[in-house]
Amino acid sequence: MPTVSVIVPAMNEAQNLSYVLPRIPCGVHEVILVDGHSTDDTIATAQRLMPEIRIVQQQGRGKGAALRTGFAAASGDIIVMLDADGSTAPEEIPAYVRALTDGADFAKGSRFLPGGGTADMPLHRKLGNKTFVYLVRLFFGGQYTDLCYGYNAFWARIVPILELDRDGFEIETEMNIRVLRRGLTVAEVPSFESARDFGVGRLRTIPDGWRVLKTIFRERFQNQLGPVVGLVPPVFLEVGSPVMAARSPRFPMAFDILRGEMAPEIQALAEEHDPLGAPVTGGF
Ligand SMILES: Nc1nc2c(ncn2[C@@H]2O[C@H](COP(=O)(O)OP(=O)(O)OP(=O)(O)O)[C@@H](O)[C@H]2O)c(=O)[nH]1
Ligand SMILES: [Mg+2]
Repeated sequence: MPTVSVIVPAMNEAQNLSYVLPRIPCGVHEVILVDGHSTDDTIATAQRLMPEIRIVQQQGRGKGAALRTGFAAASGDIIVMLDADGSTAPEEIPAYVRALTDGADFAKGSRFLPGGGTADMPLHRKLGNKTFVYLVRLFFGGQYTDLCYGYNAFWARIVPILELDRDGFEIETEMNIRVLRRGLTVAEVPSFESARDFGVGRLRTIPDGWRVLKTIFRERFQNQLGPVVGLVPPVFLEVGSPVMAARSPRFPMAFDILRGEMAPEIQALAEEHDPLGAPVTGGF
């Protein structure tokens, strides 16, 4: 079985952690809370609720910077991103892991698939998100039904290939576009987003929406963002579909999931562009 690291970015979420950490399924390899220099009891509360939790201080500012710190610290085969405010349900973790072991490189949460939903999105944010979804479809292809959502999971070995560098909430957009640009296999997983339990969110619609828009255009029009692996459309998997049936013959397989080996062209790319110095070889 692959090992699972759960990355929890948290900034002043002490009140919410008791509704999140105890719900994480036992059997995960590690839970890493990436603290954003919280001024409340976030760290002490996390340690009380889960003595084995790993706490790391984020480098830089913003949720994107926190997640990148967490990805670099993770030691599991699979990385799951989980919010600390109670919006993303830990009970869904097995569905994400299943999508990955079924053959996806990247399991992307969607609130707009049958079975998904949201109680945390006012109409103007829904409209903005929808606009960005269509823009990404237009520029990069794919069939995404959601974009600005922070619940995703992926094989840790794709981290060096993604070459993430965004600092704020736009990191989710950067990730979702990079997996398309790199020709990786994506499965969308229906997901329900609850309202945060306590406190106020840090996302500000206009400035953060603007950063998302700039990220989409940067990905589309700047060519020095690292090579695009193949110009074939990405393969989408139905959750639960058999691995081999889902593989398109046109698709330059990133990983042979069954053998746990990396395709040579991706291996070379990963070695050439390995900003985190993370190991990229080895089986599951
Ligand atoms: N470490 C760290 N975590 C952050 C930072 N910004 C946000 N987070 C965490 O990232 C998760 C999502 O952030 P939220 O502020 O809830 O953003 P949101 O869910 O888009 O906004 P709401 O819908 O209003 O809750 C939460 O667990 C936050 O604590 C940051 O700068 N550093
Ligand atoms: Mg939230």
